[in-house]
Amino acid sequence: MKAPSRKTSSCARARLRRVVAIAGGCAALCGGLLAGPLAAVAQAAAPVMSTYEIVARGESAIGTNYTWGGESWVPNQAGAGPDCSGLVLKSWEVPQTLLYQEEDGVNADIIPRYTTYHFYYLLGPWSEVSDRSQLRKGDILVRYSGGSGHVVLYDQGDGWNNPIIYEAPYTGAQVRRVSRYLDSSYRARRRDNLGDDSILLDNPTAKSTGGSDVSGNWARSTSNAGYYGQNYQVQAATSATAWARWTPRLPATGYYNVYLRWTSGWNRASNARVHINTTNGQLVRYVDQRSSGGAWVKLGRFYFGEGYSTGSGSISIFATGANGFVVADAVLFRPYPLTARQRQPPRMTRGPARGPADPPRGPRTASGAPYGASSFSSTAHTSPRLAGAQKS
Ligand SMILES: [Ca+2]
Repeated sequence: MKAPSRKTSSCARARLRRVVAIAGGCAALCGGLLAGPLAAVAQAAAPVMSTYEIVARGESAIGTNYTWGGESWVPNQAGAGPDCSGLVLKSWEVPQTLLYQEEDGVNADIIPRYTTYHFYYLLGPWSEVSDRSQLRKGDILVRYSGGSGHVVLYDQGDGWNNPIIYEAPYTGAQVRRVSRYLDSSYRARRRDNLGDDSILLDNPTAKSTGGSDVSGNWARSTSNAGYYGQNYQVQAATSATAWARWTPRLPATGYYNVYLRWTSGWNRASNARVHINTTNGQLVRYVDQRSSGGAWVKLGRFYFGEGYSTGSGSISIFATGANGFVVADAVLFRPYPLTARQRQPPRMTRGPARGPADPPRGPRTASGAPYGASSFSSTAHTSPRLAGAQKS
């Protein structure tokens, strides 16, 4: 696809980095420069992620506006979004602190942020996929030549024949999920430290609103042991709206066993409300987070629709009306194999149990996928949500 000239500059950061460092450049890049000398940045391994979590992150950026230098967005909400490399680095959860130190030694003015240059030349916690026929969900396809490049996030389909990808295409366009041809200049890369193909979404993928949290986010914490991944998020009980929701892109319509995880403690809610949004309506469960921390607690087996739908395939947990802190740590969807006859949708003889209103599902995008309102910032590189975080 022929892109406007601005697109070329958007992903050609390696070429521009010295200029930006001198002239000030965009806010995102300057923010990185001011974050501290790279010499002080420790090299660390990328956290373990599931391929579904990567795709869920990319999914949450759909409809946001391509923003040069952007690397964060409010999930499922129109507004400023990432540029092409920003979409990938955030979906991959590879923040600036993972930039290799030797890069700093070679390029003293390097912008502490991964770009197409880094993705293409394997300068980060990822490796080459030699054959595009071996692409796996969550891989990327990247090109880079003459200081210009582009990178997309692969979801599914024939890697050589119009695969389905996520991309922030160019200035004036929005992040999209699209099937399109990518010429042979695109090379495949795979992030390190991928988990298995479980449909597992960690808390950074949850879209949340915090009722009493002034920043609008559930605070990240590692205070209590037993969490999955790098941390969990926690919200004090409140009478205001406070929920977190996980929405995977499910591979097929059918039954899934659903498991929820949290960290337990005496100050947790014993009545944390959970909504299970299925093709047959919304079911309500309550979980006791004062016990069973650090385990995958089964919520039950539910019938969900294929694809990405907050209405027919999502899990929400509420701090609203709880009697203690509510933790959003991780959720796991495990397909339940059935015979073809058993795969027929269940017929409800009674109306589904319905609790209080679920989070707004929001308008549908042009692609038809529904998105709910949210104020959870999926920022991995800054940590405003930690400000004032309470030990909980
Ligand atoms: Ca977690």
